[in-house]
Amino acid sequence: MTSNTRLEYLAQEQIDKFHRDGYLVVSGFLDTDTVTALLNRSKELLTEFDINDHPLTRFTTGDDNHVGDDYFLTSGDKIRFFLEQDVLDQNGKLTRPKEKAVNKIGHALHELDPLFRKVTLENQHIKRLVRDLGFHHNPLALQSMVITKQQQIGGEVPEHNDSTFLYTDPPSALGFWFPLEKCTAENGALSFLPGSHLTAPITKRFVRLPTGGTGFEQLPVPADCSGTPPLTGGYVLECCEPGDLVLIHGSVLHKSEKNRSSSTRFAYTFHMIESPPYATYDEKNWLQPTKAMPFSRILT
Ligand SMILES: O=C(O)CCC(=O)C(=O)O
Repeated sequence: MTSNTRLEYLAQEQIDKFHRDGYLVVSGFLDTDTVTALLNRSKELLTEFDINDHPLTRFTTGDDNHVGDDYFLTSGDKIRFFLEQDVLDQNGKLTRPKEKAVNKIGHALHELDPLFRKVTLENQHIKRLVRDLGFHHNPLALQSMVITKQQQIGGEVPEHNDSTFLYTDPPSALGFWFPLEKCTAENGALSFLPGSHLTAPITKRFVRLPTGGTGFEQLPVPADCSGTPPLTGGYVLECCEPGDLVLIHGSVLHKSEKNRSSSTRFAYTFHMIESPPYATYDEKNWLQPTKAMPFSRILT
């Protein structure tokens, strides 16, 4: 990790808080017009996609049944639509309108959609923040998603850390998560276990299986995680406003509950990783860069 002395966007206290807690809420990062435009564009995408040629891939995250079909595995350079778990009847037909059946849209919004690209790869505030944080030497944009967290059915996201799913050696994932709607206890706001990035090692990684599909591979426990004092305190719920930014360290434990409210909880999120020679990203990872779409550098 590097450190800067002349800060361009963050205050030193925010940087210290990020390193202490493993996440940081930055209020009002996106202006209202940008949030409205991203929300409208997300809804347009949901209206435009054709369910008739869709394989009905649902987004499942369990240890034994994580999504891993071709539609998912080849989505790294596309804009694709992953359904909620409980939206098909026994005949495999959607039980609600497609716009209200999608769990998330991914994984190359930041490359392919001009509006999402502007907020991600062409955003001077992101570049300033990244330089201030000094988390990476030369960060690359890996993936992006709109998580729709549909009213009443928007699925729980169980406790996890992002470096398990977006693995580099050493782990280097960093999440940027923007609520596009108000996040509350009822609609599935994120909650975090502060400090867990210092105590909870990355013990497994999500991989493409040689036999097809996806699964988890166990990792050796890193030596620098032993002897760390145990955590005191529990999960902290972070209720956020549209346009806030939540920065998420790849090792911090976090989760969100099912959306039991009567309104959606849209959020836009993208992830960065470190580039070689500081970290390696190998062919076991589910998401693979292509010749036509290599991972873009953030600090060009
Ligand atoms: O949006 C959510 O509910 C979960 C997001 C999350 O856990 C992540 O982006 O790592």
